[in-house]
Amino acid sequence: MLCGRFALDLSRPVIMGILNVTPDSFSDGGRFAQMDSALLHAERLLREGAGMLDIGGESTRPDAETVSPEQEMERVLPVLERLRDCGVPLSLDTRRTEVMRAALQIGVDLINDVSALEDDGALDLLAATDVGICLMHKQGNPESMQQAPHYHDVVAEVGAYLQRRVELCLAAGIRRERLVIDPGFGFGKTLEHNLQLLRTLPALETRCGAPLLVGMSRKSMLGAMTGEPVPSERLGASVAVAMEAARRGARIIRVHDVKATRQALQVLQALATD
Ligand code: 9MG
Repeated sequence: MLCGRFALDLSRPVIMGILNVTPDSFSDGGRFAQMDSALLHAERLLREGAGMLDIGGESTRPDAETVSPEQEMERVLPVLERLRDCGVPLSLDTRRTEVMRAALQIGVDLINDVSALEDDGALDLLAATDVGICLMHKQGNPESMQQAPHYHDVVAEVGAYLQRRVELCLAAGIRRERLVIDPGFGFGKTLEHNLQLLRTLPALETRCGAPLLVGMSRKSMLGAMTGEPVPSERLGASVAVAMEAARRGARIIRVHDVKATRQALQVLQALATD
């Protein structure tokens, strides 16, 4: 995959380490304390085997407060700048064109957009660059998306949406090698929708002609399956779904717990017969 300064080898799954720069993720001791905590956490993710980092300044959890673009930039841009030479591709998790534009000036390798470039100007902005792009499906908006998710056929609808977004990118002159797609687990989906999507991952990759990125780490779908209410206590469940996704062809796996995911992937790879 072509991804800014990097050509990523996706023949084996790459672990994308999550680096949330939101006040609830780290200490609330002010901007510098937040920056120090973010850098320390990034070092840990890299030490543990992250092949890329996903930096985000706006929580997209169902109940999260919205932040202004200015606040979002204030959180992520300094972190992006400090991590620029960390040796792995830097992904920015944002759905705002304005934030993407500012990040491109500093240097970013991939835009991870849970809105699949639906914000005005996002497609044209990225078409003029060489960064990788993650196109994710969601139904509704983070504030309300889990209230009543509804589909006639979730697999067909998510597939059709992502296929359309890929085609739009190609029509705008973006090379296919720059794209990854993501069914958006937990973004306007019930547990049953998520499970159907997980079971049919290989067909999604074939339909859209782009590699798959998945993110299920600590999500409430795992709480629903295990009865564990505390997200950080869902390690076993997070690793299990990550391995299932890898077995079904996911090429980039977005996780909080890099070390446990890496160990499990190593075992999966050692067991592979072909
Ligand atoms: C930002 N973010 C939160 N969950 C995500 C997921 O499942 N996929 C992607 N691409 N981004 C996510």
